[in-house]
Amino acid sequence: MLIDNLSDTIKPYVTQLREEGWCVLEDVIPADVVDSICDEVETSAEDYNRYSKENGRWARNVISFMPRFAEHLANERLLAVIRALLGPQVRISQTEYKIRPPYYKLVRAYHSDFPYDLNQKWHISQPFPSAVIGITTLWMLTDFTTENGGTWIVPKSHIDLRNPRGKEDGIGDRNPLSGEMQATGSSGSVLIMDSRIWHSNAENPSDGRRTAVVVRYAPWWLNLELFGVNTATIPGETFDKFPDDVKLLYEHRAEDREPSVWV
Ligand SMILES: O=C(O)CCC(=O)C(=O)O
Repeated sequence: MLIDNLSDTIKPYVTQLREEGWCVLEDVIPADVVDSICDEVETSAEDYNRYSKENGRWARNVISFMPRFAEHLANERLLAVIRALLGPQVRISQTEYKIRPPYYKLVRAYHSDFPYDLNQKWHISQPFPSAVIGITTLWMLTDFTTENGGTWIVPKSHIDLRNPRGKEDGIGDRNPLSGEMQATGSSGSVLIMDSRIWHSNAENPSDGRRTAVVVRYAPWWLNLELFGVNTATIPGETFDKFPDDVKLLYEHRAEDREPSVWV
């Protein structure tokens, strides 16, 4: 795609992300492969859990278990939107399964994400600076609907200096919040959020799974050595098979590989 076309294509998404704190980018994973990638993710979640039980919770990075999904993480339109907010050099900070089983009950647990999650040790303090320091993406591998657990979000909350987990803010992370809505979209779409936006799991009263992966992107200069599941490494031979533009996003987690992309 020509650069001018690309910037015209992404402009409405970037504007919505800046003004509302979220947007949904459609057709990031093509329709003809999304179901098989959904299968890979669902099956590999079981493999990952088994492996982690046997070898330790931080033994291997989640992304190692879903190489076909990984191929899409440097999607040109998606990265152009993310780079418009974070700057040209970005890395992936966290990757996690977000599979909500049928009849999943948890109703709300509002929070902002790393580095603004006030329940984590490695958060920055309130008042948050007026800067985007993280982008959270939720990859929809099944449709997201209001019936199956489409993520709760509070539009514009990314610029609110209070926080649902702020001890002095009196909001309460379990409560329905004024202005809340559920983000919906068809499988293959990606929900992109300024990581400051207040968001939460939703219940899934349906009889089907709501399958997603959360992938968080960070600017190159942010310390990602958080200790824990997200610093788990990727075996070198798995990393070698990633496309070059995806290697750029994960090189800091590659095992037994000299840094080459960032050096
Ligand atoms: O799975 C969801 O809908 C929300 C996930 C979430 O809140 C998160 O990953 O921070």
